Amino acid sequence: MKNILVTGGAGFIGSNFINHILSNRDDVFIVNLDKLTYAGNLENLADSEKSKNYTFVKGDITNNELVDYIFRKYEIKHVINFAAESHVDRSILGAQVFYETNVVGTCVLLEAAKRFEVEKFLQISTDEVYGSLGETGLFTEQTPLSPNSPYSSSKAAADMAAFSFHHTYGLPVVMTRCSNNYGQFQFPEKLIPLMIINALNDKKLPIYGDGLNVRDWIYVIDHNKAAELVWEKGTPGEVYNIGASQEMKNIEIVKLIIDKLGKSEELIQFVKDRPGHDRRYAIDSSKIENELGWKPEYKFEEAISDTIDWYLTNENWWKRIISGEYQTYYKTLYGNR
Ligand code: NAD
Ligand code: TDX
Repeated sequence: MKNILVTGGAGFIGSNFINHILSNRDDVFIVNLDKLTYAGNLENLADSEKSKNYTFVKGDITNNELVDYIFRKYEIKHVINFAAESHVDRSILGAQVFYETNVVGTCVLLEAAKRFEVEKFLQISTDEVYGSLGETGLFTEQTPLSPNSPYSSSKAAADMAAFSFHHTYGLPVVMTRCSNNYGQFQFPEKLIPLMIINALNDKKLPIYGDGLNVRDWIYVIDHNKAAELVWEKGTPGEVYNIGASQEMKNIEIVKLIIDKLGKSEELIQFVKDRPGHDRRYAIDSSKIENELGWKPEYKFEEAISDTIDWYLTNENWWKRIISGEYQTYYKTLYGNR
């Protein structure tokens, strides 16, 4: 049995990861440590909660005593760190919690992993640490770090801390840097679910700037299969970029959603740009493909269609979210834009 501490497992990617692992294998025991911030939702884990190989602990990764207790009690030998404040716009509204969770929290986990001599520590990072691309080129693992937002700078700091523990103490750290994910359970602050839900409610679709910023999209299951592979087969000290070579301009994504939902393009509203808005992300994932044999399995057209259908058939999931604190957030970010 492999005893893994998965952090942030009630969020979008973490919950999809836990559901994927527990429905495909029985050689792992997962302890999910999650603070249940606005982004954490135990409803995402309804299937996993039935598994005997799963337990949930509500708590903060910055809490040294709690983290120590979990490592001791569950004899943790693997860490997969998804927990983070993850939304760029929120980091622009207030950065401190990003450094607390993403930097200090990661350091608390690294210290415990060192003390308890874990076999593998997977740090889930992001392509945003590389900064922004021009019209051409791709991020490789050699691209220098050049983070632009408080969010990406906090992730880059965590990356540096993680590798310093590898270099200094020999902690077996591996790292993934993935492009933009989409799929079920994504919180409707991110582009795709926000646009789907606004369109369903005939609300304006706020596109930042000229709408020509480019993101490289990957289905969350493809990301998670890659993360599983890096956790088990990745070489300590190495970074693996993950992407599905699916570049899209934001305006194209929004038009696709409008089209699929049979709504009018009149809903589109160009609004004030995101401060410091990165222009283009695009990933070269040849390293993980050549060294670990991974490749994306899902076609964008089908997976985006399935994702839109999921939001259509799971109205109760997002209605519970948008009826709460979300309203205040929405007014703060978009009210005077
Ligand atoms: P999310 O915001 O949906 O989920 C984050 C989870 O972490 C939530 O369940 C939240 O409750 C939990 N959390 C936050 N602070 C915590 C704390 N202090 N202690 C314990 N738990 C805490 O994020 P996501 O989109 O699922 O992203 C997961 C990871 O993947 C993040 O590290 C993010 O940087 C990275 N990533 C995301 C994307 C993307 O497109 N969403 C792409 C590349 C990398
Ligand atoms: O209302 C919006 N209007 C808009 O034009 C929102 C929410 C976004 N956008 C634009 C900004 C970006 O160019 O859409 C693009 C995607 O925005 P987000 O969904 O906020 O993602 P991004 O900023 O690219 O960051 C994401 O990918 C990398 C995740 O949120 C990060 O956690 C991950 O690390």
